[in-house]
Amino acid sequence: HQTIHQKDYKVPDYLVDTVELSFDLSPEHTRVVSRLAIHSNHDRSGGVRPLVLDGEELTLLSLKLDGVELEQGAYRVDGTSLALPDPPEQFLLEVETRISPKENSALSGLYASGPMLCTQCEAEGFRRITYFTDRPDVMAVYTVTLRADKASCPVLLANGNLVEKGDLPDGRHFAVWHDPFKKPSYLFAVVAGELVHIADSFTTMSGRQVRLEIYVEERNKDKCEHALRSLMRAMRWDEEQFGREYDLDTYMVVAVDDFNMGAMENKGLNVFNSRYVLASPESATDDDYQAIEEVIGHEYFHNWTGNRITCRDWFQLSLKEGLTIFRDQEFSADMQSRPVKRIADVKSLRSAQFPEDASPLAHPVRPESYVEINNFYSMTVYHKGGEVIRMLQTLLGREAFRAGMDLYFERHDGQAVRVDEFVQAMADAGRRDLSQFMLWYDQAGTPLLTVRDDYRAEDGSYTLTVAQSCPSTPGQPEKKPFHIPLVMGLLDREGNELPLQLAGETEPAGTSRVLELRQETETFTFTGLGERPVPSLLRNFSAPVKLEYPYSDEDLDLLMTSDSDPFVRWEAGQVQAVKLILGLIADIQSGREARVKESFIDSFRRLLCDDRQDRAFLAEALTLPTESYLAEQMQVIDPDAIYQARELVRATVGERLTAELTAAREGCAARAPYRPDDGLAGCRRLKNLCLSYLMAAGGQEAIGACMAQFKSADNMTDSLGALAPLASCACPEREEALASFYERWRGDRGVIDKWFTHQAISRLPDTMDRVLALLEHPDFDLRNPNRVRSLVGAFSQGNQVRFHDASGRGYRFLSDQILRLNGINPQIAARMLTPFSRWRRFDSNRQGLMKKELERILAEPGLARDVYELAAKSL
Ligand code: DPP
Ligand code: ZN
Repeated sequence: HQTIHQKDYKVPDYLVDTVELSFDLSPEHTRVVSRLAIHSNHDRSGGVRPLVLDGEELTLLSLKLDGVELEQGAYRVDGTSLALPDPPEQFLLEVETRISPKENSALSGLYASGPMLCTQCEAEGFRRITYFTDRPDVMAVYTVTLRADKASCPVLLANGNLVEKGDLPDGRHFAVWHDPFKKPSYLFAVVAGELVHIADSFTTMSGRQVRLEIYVEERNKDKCEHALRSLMRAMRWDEEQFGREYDLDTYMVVAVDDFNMGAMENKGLNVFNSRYVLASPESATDDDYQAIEEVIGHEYFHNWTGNRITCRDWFQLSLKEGLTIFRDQEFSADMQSRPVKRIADVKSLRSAQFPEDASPLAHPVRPESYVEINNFYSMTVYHKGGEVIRMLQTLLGREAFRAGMDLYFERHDGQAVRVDEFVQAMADAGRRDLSQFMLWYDQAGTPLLTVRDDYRAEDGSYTLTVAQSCPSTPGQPEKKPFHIPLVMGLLDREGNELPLQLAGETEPAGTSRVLELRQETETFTFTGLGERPVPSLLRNFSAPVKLEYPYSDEDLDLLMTSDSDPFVRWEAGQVQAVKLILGLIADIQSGREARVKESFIDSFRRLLCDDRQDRAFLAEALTLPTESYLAEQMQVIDPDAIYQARELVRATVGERLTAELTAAREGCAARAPYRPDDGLAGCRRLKNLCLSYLMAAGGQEAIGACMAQFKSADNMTDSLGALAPLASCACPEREEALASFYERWRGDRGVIDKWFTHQAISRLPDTMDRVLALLEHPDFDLRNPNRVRSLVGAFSQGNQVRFHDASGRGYRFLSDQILRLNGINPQIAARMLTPFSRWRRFDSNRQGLMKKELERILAEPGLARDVYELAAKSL
């Protein structure tokens, strides 16, 4: 398998101006005729270069150049390309191919899902539809004709505007679509099938009417309203926040059950994993509602950050993804509680991106090389990439950042560009030198900030010394210092925010400041301080770094109750919980008695009874760090001790605070029927968290409360809030609840995914057996990515203690599934490898067992590129 390097980029030898595609659609055999107007893009005086088109899994039927059929011998064709050795300066190429959507289990290119045919072309799926220069810097105007059987395929959709439709002989019909915007092939889309839609219209800021349509299978027609409303909110938000208006007459979203990713931003025709479209109060949780709003927003925002301005090459993926993640995070923050959203984003970064950045798969936000680009749709490119954009906003300030965005759109609309162009626009608008900042794109690894301080009573000065370092990552043994915004404040012992005046300044400026770190070590001296302050550091998580400062318990208490920054308040509690649990882990490992400190229970009680706090925030503050986050804090991960220690804390909280938890739970009880937007999601979260603590303590009363809630719930959030703790409870009620949940929801794929997941993440010791049995369940289907994620993914990535069973059974299970998936869907197979990439972090027994499975995977003949790359790099 060949490695592609960023430094080898060359401009395309040929460009395509227009693409005319015509499809005779059928699941078994689809005939595709492509007419490409091509012109040469290289200096031909030094010799004419061949035209090489990408193509995979295609049957070539005929090939014409300027209307003349080419003889065999006038071109070369193999399993990945079609080449013309000596084409003219400008010409029309007509290629006829045949494909088989039904056979396409990789779900890349044109494939069948339920009653429809649909496409996924990012990153390199278009080459599985027809021969093409399948790279994002070849942008063309597309016209698409679709023909299909009218009865089985009444709806025919493609990008852009519908220009013509009508009937054909033999019960067939056709539609012609034209997309006036030049686009790269990865944004091409076609959907055809038996679908219904709901519609509305949106009036843009300049007064244009846009028709909005959501297409689903008939049975899902009443589950689209939330997606449609979310889309309208996203459109308005992008106008208000970024001055960006939609540019076509229609915007279509199609929900598809079989989908590798979350969703795809194809121009004017988004294709979505149905889990990010479909919602009803009975079947979707509050989290589902939020995720739908966020993903709908994300794909919509791509229309400007991704589609109007796209990537020159796939190394620049974060140009569109990091930026669009940042935009969707901001959108969601504006639609809900900003602090809670920020905390959720930080948690997901720390639990998934930090470990990736510390693993053999660590790569920069702009990778230097890849074997299979699909493997780089990663937490790093997306979410660390989003943090990088956020840091730019912090460094420049909101106003200059917005000016930088405007400048970027103004300069590069219609182009395929690099990250450099984006950062240059920011540098120009903000009049800043961002050359050192670019290291965030090119150096991998999570930086560590070590902060020390010194207070001098003699002159009231306080000095912060900040040292930065970054661990080695593959190919990058040494790192240069990053340009890091460290947002901070200082508190006095009563918790008041102190005015901040740096030595040399004539007066204090504010109580929260951005310190800019550029050197390995920086010092900042504040003046005018009557007592030693408590530093509030990394407010709002101003940079994707780890931070060490020797806080005392009193400092943390003070920050937790008094800091003006909600992230710091939450983080202070997490630091305390991590300290406590790591101590308990050490006790367990050395056979000492493990006991939860009284002071911890006290501060938990205080929080629980604090009426002033927002419920959603409180729920976050009362949630213990996850087992996987705790694992990250250990030299050698001990999954059993982590689980035991964390459970001990949960059970102790449940026992000692039974009355408080019960009262808090009752205080959050619903007083009206559920509405997803009733603003009470935080209440439900807190209520269900309290229930889970009560269940951790055990006892029939808690089980009874769980069953009562399970039976009376009028919404999925409360139903799962009860089912989740029951699934980890060794009691007869568990089977009763799981069975009745299945009976109630069989036939609803999204909900049955949840049913699989909750069994897969059950902490009961028999979970491995349960998962093996579920593999044989009639509803399990290895060809459906959501189902694979709901069982195989949930068990291996969401159940640390059971997956990492010292016997190695979990590992064998996972490699078995990866090898089965390898032949079905390489992208999904590769996604499932993640847990193995962390093998070095465990004890030698587990290391050996995981390594053996990786070696077994690598020894498999016919290993897909996707799987090969991750397995090889992991070893
Ligand atoms: N569909 C994926 C996303 O929106 C890839 N572009 O992030
Ligand atoms: Zn995206």
